[in-house]
Amino acid sequence: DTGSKLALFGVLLLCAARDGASVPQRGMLFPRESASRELKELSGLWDFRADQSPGRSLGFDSAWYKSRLAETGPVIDMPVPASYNDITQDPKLRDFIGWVWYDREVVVPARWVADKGTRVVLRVGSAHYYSVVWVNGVKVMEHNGGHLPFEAEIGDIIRENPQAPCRITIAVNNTLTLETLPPGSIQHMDDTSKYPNGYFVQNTNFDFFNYAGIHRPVLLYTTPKVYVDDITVVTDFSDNTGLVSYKVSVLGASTTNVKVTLTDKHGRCVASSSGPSGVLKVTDVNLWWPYLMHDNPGYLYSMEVRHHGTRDIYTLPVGIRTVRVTSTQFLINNKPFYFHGVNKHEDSDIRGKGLDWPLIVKDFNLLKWLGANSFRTSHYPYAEEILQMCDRHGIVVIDECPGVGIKDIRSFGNASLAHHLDVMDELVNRDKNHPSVVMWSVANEPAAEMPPAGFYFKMLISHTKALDPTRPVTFITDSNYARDKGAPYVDVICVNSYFSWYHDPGHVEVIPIQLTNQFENWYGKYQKPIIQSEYGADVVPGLHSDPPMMFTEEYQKIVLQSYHKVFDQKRKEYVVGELIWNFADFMTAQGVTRVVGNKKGIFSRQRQPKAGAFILKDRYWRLANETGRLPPWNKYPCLL
Ligand code: GCB
Repeated sequence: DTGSKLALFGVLLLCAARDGASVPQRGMLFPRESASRELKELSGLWDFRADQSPGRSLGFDSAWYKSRLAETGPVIDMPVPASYNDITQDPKLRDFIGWVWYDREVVVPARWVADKGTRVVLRVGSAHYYSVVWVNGVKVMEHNGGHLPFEAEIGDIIRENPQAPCRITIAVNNTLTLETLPPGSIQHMDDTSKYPNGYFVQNTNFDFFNYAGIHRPVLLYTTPKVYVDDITVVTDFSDNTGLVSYKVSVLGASTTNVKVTLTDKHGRCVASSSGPSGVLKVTDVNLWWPYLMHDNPGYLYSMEVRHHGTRDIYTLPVGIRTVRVTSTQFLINNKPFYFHGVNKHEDSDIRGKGLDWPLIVKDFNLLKWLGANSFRTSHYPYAEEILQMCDRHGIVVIDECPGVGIKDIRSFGNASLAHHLDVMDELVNRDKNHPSVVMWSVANEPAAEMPPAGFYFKMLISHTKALDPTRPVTFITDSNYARDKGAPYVDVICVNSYFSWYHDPGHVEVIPIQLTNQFENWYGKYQKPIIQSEYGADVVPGLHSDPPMMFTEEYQKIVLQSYHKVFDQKRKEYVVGELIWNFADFMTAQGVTRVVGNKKGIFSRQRQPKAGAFILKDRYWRLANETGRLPPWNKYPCLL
């Protein structure tokens, strides 16, 4: 009915109006404990309620944030971090669209409250997609967009009533509009002979389940009043000397009385400096190398930044390396780097997109088993905890923003572009210091042939390069090379193709000619290095046929092998990488082409290998042997 339709639009407008009111982001250093900083994790069970009212606005109308959620209606247990969709047996919650509410009480250590010189910061690692946060009923922040952190200082609020427990309420709305990232649209079904009253669905143009909720840890941390707010490092080297240019911003006072010390793995000081910016020189430098490119990959120094006045200390891991692109090569530390890796998703049974340490560690073990040296964060920024693992293990990352499914011409307008630029600001700000991140990807398979795409990508890519002149920028294309309006601006061409799957299904014999032409056309037009950023085939694990048929293990094998033959020719010229679609099976929306999700994984969703995994493992270790250095076996007993 019109009433609920209007109400839902009301909620969406509420989102739009709130956008302008978002708290400006400053530095977003990953929260770390130090002698001057304490940390309190708020992971665990929160109270939860989905606002099932027709317009989804009851929670705001009845001010649920003013008291405990349990006092205004029924609540259920909800784990944080996790997606809420697969936690219960209720299909309405699985496919819910609109506002859900979380709350919990926290005991704040008395000395945090007593000491007015302490900043108390509330941080949400990420929530999908629009969040409003209250502390003791007072709104402290809003954030537009999933996948990235947001935070607010709450010391003044908790000090107003030091005896009371601190109540944190978070309302999260998963609605996607033409101007969100990723974009989507709400469709109302008015034909009452077919649909119940007030029926609507969320349409999207991407191929993964639209999981929602609080996906990454929520925590409280402290800093002194004058504190290190942000650090930016850019690294280089010349002969044996590493160069770390740094910039520190201190907030809370005009003074920038800082001391910077760089120590090696053994805790030995290798360089130091004073002042808010400078260059540290490291003699006999240990460069940061990718996994399988060096005996000692992922070497990290520790950069301690200390503010004299308040003794604030923040320690940042620093990897010293360079990235450069020529017309045929991708260079790390001036040596040609070939991406033999995967595309991933943050996705697993039950927790959906919620951060899960056992899963993360298992996935890194699988990457190493496979001999993969890289992955792309398809199709959105992953948890910073994952990038830290990449830094430590030498796994190279193409860091992608949530610009996936930009297919509607209305999503190329000014409001969309402004939001997309903001998201790039947040992403680069969060991830700029990770040595593992070697390239930014601003979008996946946008409708790059549409007229506004040229201006849109020119702006987006030049903005990203201005934010970070040290890394190449790409966007992932699937369209015809001749019509692509974004490609002139990228540094590396990344192409997705599914020959013998979406085109000529069942005909693997077309792969050599079509893939060869794909590469020659793109290179002929742009003379830039090319990465095959996706290719693959669905397999229902355990299905077999010979001759191979689609959806069997044999078919995935032969598709991979046919692609590999062409890669082997073209990597002698200008192809600089291959990333399989996908590392593991993952959940999608329901549809006639998806059998309980996308099955293009070389591992099942439960991380068990399919036949394709062994093909890739043999290949990746062979490539590693040719292009890099195998690790000494005794260092990796799990690989024996
Ligand atoms: C693509 C998309 C990816 C899909 C994949 C597929 O081109 O980038 O999100 O999941 O194809 O399997 O269709």
